[in-house]
Amino acid sequence: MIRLYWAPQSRSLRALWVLEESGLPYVRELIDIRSGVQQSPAYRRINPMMKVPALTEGAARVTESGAICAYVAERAPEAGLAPPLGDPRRGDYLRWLFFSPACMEGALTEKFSGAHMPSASVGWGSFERVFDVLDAALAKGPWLLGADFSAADVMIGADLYYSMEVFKVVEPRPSFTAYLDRCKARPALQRAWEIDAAG
Ligand SMILES: N[C@@H](CCC(=O)N[C@@H](CS)C(=O)NCC(=O)O)C(=O)O
Repeated sequence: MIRLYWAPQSRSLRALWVLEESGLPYVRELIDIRSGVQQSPAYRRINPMMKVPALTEGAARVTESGAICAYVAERAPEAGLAPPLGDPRRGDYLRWLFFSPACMEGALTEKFSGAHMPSASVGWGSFERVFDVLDAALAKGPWLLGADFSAADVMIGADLYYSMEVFKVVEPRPSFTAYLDRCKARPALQRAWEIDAAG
């Protein structure tokens, strides 16, 4: 059985959302990160980074929300959350799955901190470049791969939701607003938010 270690109002939303999209059965274990329990020896054996989310299934242990999205997509091929091996859309799928932790998170951290990093040295180039590239990709729609929703939309959609609507560090653009509206209309995200709110 899949066991998800999670905390409300955190990057765990990505894991909750992808699991709800997958239709896989899973159990949740709440990790109260305000209490510091993520630093306990027991939890460090699950995620030595002392962060949520984390997922276990039998002997498998998956940490990092992007890896969790990829794992869940592969575990539930019938849910169609990833193009199959050999499908040319796999290039874009992997690109956007990695774009979130590799580019969006860095750009957002730079913005939050007010630090200015040299664009040739940092992997995300610049905040403006990241969101201009995303804008161009989302303008086509409805999803990052075109007609088909994928686990990459979970990563990018959750990032855009937090950065644009919760922390308001990203200015709304027509493509971002329309994309988030499509994400919000998904029953799986609505269920994930209900779980998140119930804590
Ligand atoms: N790269 C990790 C980041 C996870 C992360 O930063 N989780 C935060 C909550 S959003 C956390 O567990 N914070 C608790 C702590 O650092 O003590 C991922 O994407 O899963």
